[in-house]
Amino acid sequence: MKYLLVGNPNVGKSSLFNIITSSFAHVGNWSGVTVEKTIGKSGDVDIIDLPGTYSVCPSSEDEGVVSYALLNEHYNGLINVVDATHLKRNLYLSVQLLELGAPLYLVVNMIDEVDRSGMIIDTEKISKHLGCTVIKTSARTKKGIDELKLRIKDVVVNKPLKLEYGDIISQAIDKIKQLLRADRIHLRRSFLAIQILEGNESILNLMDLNKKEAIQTIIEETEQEIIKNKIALSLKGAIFNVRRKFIEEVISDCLIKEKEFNRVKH
Ligand code: GDP
Ligand code: K
Repeated sequence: MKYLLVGNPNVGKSSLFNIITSSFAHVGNWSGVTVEKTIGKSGDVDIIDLPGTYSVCPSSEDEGVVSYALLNEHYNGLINVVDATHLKRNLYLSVQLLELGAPLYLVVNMIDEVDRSGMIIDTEKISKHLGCTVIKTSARTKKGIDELKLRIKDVVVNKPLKLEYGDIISQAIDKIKQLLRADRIHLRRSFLAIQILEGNESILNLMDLNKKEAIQTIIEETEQEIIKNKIALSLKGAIFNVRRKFIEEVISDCLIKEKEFNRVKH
């Protein structure tokens, strides 16, 4: 069993990695970059630690490693660590990973901070909205660590997240999916299409040249439509807005003050 460990910087990813793995090894660098590749063992389960990143769509060398790993590593699932106190920012990466449709455990870390603040995160609801298993942890108090270790012994399949990006973007996704049809890339085509539309060069560069040109034309035309229809100032912005709105809805439904929670439950 093998997982990729992913999350934004400073969410407690290294802390959790150190707690749940009994041993780890540096196994060289990631292809083409000076970022060390580290694999840890939690029982029989292998965990590949990836550099902290805000997006699957890379804007730096470190972030490129995540895209690269998603495309090239063999893995059974993803462990996505988020900071419970910064869900709005952190879930952006989660949404992208959920669009990929790989089995994903959402680990809501720093839960001790949320507990202290008198807020409650309704993980059942998050799980329903996102369609994946959610585990609350604290690398500080060790809350949820045993559960996490136990859960990752099995892979739980989740449905890919399907956001409604509106007509213009949906049509572009369909067109790109058609072009990707005969491709050998094993990842979900709609994930690849949306990544390409938001400017993920590491995915676009996998396409052969004539396809790449056709895709670039679709990107340009879609962006013009987005601007003409005053949906956003750019294609990337339009995609960002849809995800952000979805995340805001999830959070407003799942993050509650303790008092209100008691009223709902009892
Ligand atoms: P990474 O960048 O995601 O690998 O994050 P680190 O593991 O380096 O943690 C970042 C900071 O958050 C460190 O100061 C940790 O001690 C702290 N931290 C990690 N997990 C928790 C947690 O569950 N609760 C609290 N309160 N702090 C944590
Ligand atoms: K760190």
